[in-house]
Amino acid sequence: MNTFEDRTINHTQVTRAQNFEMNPSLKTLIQSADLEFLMEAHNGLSAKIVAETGFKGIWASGLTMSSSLGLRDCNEASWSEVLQQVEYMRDSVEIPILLDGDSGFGDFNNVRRLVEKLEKRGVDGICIEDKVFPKRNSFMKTPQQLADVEEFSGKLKAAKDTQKRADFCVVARLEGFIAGASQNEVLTRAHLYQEAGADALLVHSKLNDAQQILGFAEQWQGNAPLIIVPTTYCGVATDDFRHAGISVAIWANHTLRASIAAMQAACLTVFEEQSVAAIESSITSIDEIMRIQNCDELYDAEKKYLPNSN
Ligand code: SPV
Ligand code: MG
Repeated sequence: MNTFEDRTINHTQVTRAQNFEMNPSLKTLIQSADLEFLMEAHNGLSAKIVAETGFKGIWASGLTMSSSLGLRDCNEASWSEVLQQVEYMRDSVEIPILLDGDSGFGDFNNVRRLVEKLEKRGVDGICIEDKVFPKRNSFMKTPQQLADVEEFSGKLKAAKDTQKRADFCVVARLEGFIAGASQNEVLTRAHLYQEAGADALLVHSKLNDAQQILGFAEQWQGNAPLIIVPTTYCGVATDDFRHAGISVAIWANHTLRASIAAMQAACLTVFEEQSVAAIESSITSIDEIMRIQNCDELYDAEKKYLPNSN
């Protein structure tokens, strides 16, 4: 098995990956003929790590943003708190960001206001799900309540009518499988959401296999590209999604989960040993933190702007 150090990223390679080409827009990624990937981020730091690894886009996840605030993923964080988180991400990276907009934080009017704010902040798209407000995370054990189809379609139309930039994306997320609806109902909703103007459909499932997702993709006759979130069906081969014509796969929570595991292991060792010596070689160095913060840019600016700094 690789050690942590073996797997530590070579930053020269990473910087090259990031600068290799102009960042494609979110719309380009969604409409691309190839399977594309979005990686989860929940703050400025995780966004930077995702971007410099080479990912072409970010999923600003409701689950991980709320968790990083110490909150549950059932709209405990207000929409303006979410906006603030995504603003730190936007300031940190150039690659496109798709915001997990839950069920829209209210009715069509809340969606309009959110879309307006997101565009002003340079966020590239919003995903809204067909559940009632406040929503519950799809993996919570309490029952999931789907939104009325017409009311949800109205939210999608309102979002599309509000956007000013042609390439802003509105993704309609189908929670039917999560709520126990039939494939027919999910397909019917999917067609209505496409008619309402959705740029893509995110079809979610919490099964451990891809049966619902692949079955849906096979039956889907519409034009809207399909997006999936392989969290519970993580063992399915990525090529199976390619062959099914899926446009985007979202790795929705993996930077946060990786960091929680690393923080728990480090805290436990330090707690038990009453010393930080044992973890020093396996944790991120202070120099690396400063590299990620781009302190070099500040040192150059100091030379330019501070008196007597040379
Ligand atoms: C999220 O990442 O917040 C999502 C995906 O919405 S899920 O947690 O699977 O609902
Ligand atoms: Mg979410």
